[in-house]
Amino acid sequence: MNRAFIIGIAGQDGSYLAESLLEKGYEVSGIIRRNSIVEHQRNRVSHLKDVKMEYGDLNDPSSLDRALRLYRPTEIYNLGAQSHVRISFDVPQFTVQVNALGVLNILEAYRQVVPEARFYQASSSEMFGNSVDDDLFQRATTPMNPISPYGCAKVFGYHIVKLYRSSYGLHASNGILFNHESPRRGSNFVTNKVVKTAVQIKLKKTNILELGNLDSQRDWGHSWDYVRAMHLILQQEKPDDWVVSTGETRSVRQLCEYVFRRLDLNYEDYVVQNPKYLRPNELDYLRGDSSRIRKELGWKPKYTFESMMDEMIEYWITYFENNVEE
Ligand code: G4F
Repeated sequence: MNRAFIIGIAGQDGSYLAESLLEKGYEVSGIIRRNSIVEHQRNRVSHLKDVKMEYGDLNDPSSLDRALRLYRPTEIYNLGAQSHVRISFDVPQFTVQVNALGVLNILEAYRQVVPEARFYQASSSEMFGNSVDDDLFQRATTPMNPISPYGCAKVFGYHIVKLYRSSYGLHASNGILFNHESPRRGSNFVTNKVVKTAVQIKLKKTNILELGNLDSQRDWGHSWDYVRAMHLILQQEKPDDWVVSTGETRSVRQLCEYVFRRLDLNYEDYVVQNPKYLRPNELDYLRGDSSRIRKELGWKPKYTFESMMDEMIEYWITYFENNVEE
């Protein structure tokens, strides 16, 4: 019996991964963090009745140890993080404790309790900072020059996974994932913020969208496609590090243009810049070269940028039709 243990199971990726592994016949368990608003803890996974969840935290090694002894997973996915790059400038120590030392905590528990299991670490394109190869792509060999507390912590996580792999012979792999979105994305990330507010504008609930930098460029894929890559990575005989991306890049401005146009609106009539949303340091451009995972593992995204944004638009239209008070 395959048993998956997902740290960050209540997040966007964790919830899609849990769904996908249940469909494949896995037993799925995970940890959730305590939150003062109880509904916020499980709303992405409340429909998954077969998932077993314990309270736990990447910063509480005993909770990790206990959960691994209880569920004895064959695959461990570490998707837990303080995942917001701008907020990492506000809470840098917390971000480093979770995103860097938290990886070490789970690796230690894994090594002690279930060293025969396979381990996936959610590494990030934010690790590259503003490094880019001459052909304007980032890949696993591109130098990592992180420019946020989030990125610095993720670089530590990436390297400690490689170190534990080479030192202890663990089956531990990194997925270097570029931005990935969905209707389940938090609405303080730019894609879902733009879509949610544009739909509110269309429904005359508001008439302004305040953003930070409109010129930064991202390689945006769909979380549903990317969790399939995570699973594929752990099915390989040898552990390794893989880039997962669409290979396309668009600016925040182009994102706004597309979403507002789909709603028969002109983004220039509503979008304003608010310095509050600018970052102390900005990563200008991301475009990932995922040719290796496509060629060697046969991974291919199902969603296009357009079909992903259309799904998010549909989600918010339906949401506001059913939640009239917002
Ligand atoms: O949606 P974002 O906040 O994502 P960001 O910073 O690229 O980070 C995401 O992708 C990383 C992978 O590269 C992950 F590791 C990380 O966990 C997260 O999932 O911002 C995207 C871009 C940035 O350039 C930001 O400056 O949008 C720009 N932006 C402009 N106005 C804004 C806003 N971002 C946010 N969140 N809110 C704004 O109002």
